Amino acid sequence: MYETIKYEVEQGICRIILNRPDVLNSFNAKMNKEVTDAFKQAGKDPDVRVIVLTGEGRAFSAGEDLANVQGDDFSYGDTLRKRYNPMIKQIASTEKPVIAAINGVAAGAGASAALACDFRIATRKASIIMAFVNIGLVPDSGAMYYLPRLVGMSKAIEMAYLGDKVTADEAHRIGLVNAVADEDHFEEEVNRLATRLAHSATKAIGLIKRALYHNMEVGLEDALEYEAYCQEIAGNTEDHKEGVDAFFNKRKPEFKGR
Ligand code: T3D
Repeated sequence: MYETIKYEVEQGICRIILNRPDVLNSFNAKMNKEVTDAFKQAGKDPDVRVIVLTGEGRAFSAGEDLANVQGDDFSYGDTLRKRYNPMIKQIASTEKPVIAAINGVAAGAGASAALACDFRIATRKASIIMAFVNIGLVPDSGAMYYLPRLVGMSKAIEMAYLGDKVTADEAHRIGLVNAVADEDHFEEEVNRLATRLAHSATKAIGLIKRALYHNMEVGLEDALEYEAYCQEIAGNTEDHKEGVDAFFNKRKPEFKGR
């Protein structure tokens, strides 16, 4: 059904695999659209409890397919507004946990897509490159929103101005990725986190995601009220009832994601 990505759902885990390995999974318009659609579909599917975004072959994604940016009628602003911004907004607004499994280089808007995910797990050979400046562009697709929030302004400036490769180990040290695994254990590490999240209280996690981003932008008064609003919703889920029952019966909760 998709041409530029693979979409697989198994045991609560949805895998969205960028699949243009010959050009390091760089984005064309079709891939932006398909990734956006795939996140929308996964967000609505009650069988999906966690989403893993990864790449086929040796790269996560090298950002925009640079073969497309040549020609006088190419508009960078329009490309972002029509293709990338909806994709990033869809990833960010999908109320399910999202893991970027960074299997290789993530450059330009490929790195931005990883930043918009909730967790980042990198294989040791992976790297993250704010490659934009190397071709005379500014970081886009949310990179200038997420990057300073994740690593602080000082490191964000260094990465954005210099466009240097940040190794997986360095990315882990500065808090840009949550974990690094050797290639042999990478899939296992990603599956371990995905499986754990797939058995967790999905509605609560969706609400936590929404509230964390909302509360980053508002004052204490609004933040407290938004927590109360979200807690009212979480408190009425089956998973909350199950969690309390499991607590008093000294057993492990069996969350259903509703
Ligand atoms: O409107 C807008 O603003 C547009 C949106 C822009 C957002 C952006 O993403 S701008 C940034 C675009 N990305 C880049 O500038 C990164 C370009 N790529 C690289 O710097 C390097 O390829 C990497 C550091 C990612 C990896 O280097 P390496 O040495 O491992 O691989 P390579 O040999 O450079 O690339 C392998 C092949 O992939 C090669 O093709 P070939 O020679 O084997 O036929 C290369 O041309 C191709 N490739 C890599 N990146 C892209 C690409 N083809 C098209 N677009 C790419 N971005």
